[in-house]
Amino acid sequence: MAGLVLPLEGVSQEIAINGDNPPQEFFVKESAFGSVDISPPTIPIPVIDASMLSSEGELEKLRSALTTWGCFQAIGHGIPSSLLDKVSEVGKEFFSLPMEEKRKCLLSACDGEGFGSDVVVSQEQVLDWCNRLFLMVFPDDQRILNLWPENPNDFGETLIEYTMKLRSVMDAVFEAIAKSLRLEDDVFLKHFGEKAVMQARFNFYPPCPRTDKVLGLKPHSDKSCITVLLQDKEVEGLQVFGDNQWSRVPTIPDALIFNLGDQMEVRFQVHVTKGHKKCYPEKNFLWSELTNCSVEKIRKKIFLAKFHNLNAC
Ligand SMILES: O=C(O)CCC(=O)C(=O)O
Repeated sequence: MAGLVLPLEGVSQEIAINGDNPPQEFFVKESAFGSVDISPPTIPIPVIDASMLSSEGELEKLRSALTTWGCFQAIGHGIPSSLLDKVSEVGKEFFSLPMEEKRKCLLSACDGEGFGSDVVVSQEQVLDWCNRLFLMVFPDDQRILNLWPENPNDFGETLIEYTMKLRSVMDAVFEAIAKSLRLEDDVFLKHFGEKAVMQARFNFYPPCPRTDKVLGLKPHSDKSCITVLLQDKEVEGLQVFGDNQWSRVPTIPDALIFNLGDQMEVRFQVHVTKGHKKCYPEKNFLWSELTNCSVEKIRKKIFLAKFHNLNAC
């Protein structure tokens, strides 16, 4: 099955609607992922007020969050609650459409964009109990618009408005990260430039009759520089792995969760050590602190309720 995408009829959404038990391909093997059944403790991952990032105190909190957890919840980011609700709403509306309508956005196996589910790369793979809609948003000339839902009809404009606002928040956060590490303010922004890639992923976790055996998303680290998660307000499920254990991330309504992804570990370490070593001789210690702290693993526990998230990276 390597490289194939399972037919949609064979994956979570249809199975859930029929109320059937998931096939074995969805069952988590305990040894690989830790127990699915046990509810781990909640961790208070740091909360950063993005409206205070000019203050030394908040920058210090940011630095500490990044060099310990590799993630934080951002409040005070200035994106209106009504827009965040709208983003959730258009996502929910899309996933509740009949399959025939969703098929119009069907994932293309070669570029991985569009509506679909887990991409199968190995016979042994444990499948995610999750359907997703994955779209390139920036650079805008790389959008594959025939994969963007036309229904609901305000889907596109809502997503663009949200991602443009999010981009400004991310720019401010990147600048603050640089400041907090005593690097040049634009060290990240310069690197991303005008053509920075921003992709959006809506994840929909259908109700599941075997939540004791199945994960919404199996443990993974993100390939991005930074992933920003907008969580469902009502249902928790996100877990992060650190200090040898899984912990639940509590939902704070309207907060955005920022996770450092793999590229922070690889790309910027190379960038700094090869490209700018002379500029930051005394900063390497901070860099290695930061780059060892990208979020190690994240997974999604599912509950019987329906929910979805929007991620942008
Ligand atoms: O849906 C979530 O909350 C987690 C999403 C995630 O980790 C991912 O899409 O990579």
